[in-house]
Amino acid sequence: MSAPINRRGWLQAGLASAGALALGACDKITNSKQGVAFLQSAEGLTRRAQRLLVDRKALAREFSHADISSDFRPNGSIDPQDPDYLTLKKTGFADYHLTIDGLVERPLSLSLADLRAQAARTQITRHDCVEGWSSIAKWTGARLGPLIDQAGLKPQARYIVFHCYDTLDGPMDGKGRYYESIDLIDAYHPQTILAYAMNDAALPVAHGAPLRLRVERQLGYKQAKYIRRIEAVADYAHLHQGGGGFWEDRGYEWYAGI
Ligand SMILES: Nc1nc2c(c(=O)[nH]1)N[C@H]1C(S)=C(S)[C@@H](COP(=O)(O)O)O[C@H]1N2
Ligand SMILES: [Mo]
Repeated sequence: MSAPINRRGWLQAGLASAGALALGACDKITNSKQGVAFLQSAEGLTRRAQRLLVDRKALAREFSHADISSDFRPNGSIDPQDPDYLTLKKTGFADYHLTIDGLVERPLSLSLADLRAQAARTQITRHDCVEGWSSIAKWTGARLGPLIDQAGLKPQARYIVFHCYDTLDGPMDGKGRYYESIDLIDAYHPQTILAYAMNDAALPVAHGAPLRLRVERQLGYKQAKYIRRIEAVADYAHLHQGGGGFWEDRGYEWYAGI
């Protein structure tokens, strides 16, 4: 080893949260030429975090038509009464425009026709709610990655926030506007779409019309319905109660990976 004195401290710093690695395995890594190269290239990232990053780009399982649930349960807000939403709903969302702004070079305002003209993806996936139920549906929507590329993310942008139309009753602390946020790994994931169709029909109101997020590697509460605005931000601490989402502000995990 070129720096034997530092070895132990360096190892502890580098692997502090890699609880799954036995000490014997650490020694094996640092005693092999390949292992040293690996640890140096990791620059402080733990082996576990690296593995997670690789995994996060994997696709969620996709199902067949036969698997589609006949009774996909609507949950949370299912019929928003917010005035702006009711106005749009009255004309079948003909005047709907999605705003994409924040830390972008070219803010966008897109009608549903504009959204339907974007690079699309269709996928049959399983929705897992934290309350313990799952349902399978076919979703079609515009891929988020190409859309935010059209807007052009500024270098400081690290998260994508979804502002929704609906107001929901929190468990103890009263009403709040629904919102959610994801990082850029999920934003660019190929299965991350802004869905305007469910099971080959226009997205129903109960499931988030006219536009909802599908971010298939995460739990149900991340799947923001009734999206009105997408904002690129450096940090979400200044939004609402700082948790990065309606349920996160009420104690749920920000990263709800499945
Ligand atoms: N705008 C908004 N998005 C939302 C919610 C909500 O209440 N409002 N509920 C979340 C939760 S907890 C779940 S499980 C799913 C439910 O989606 P579904 O109604 O299509 O089943 O939407 C998520 N997205
Ligand atoms: Mo949920």
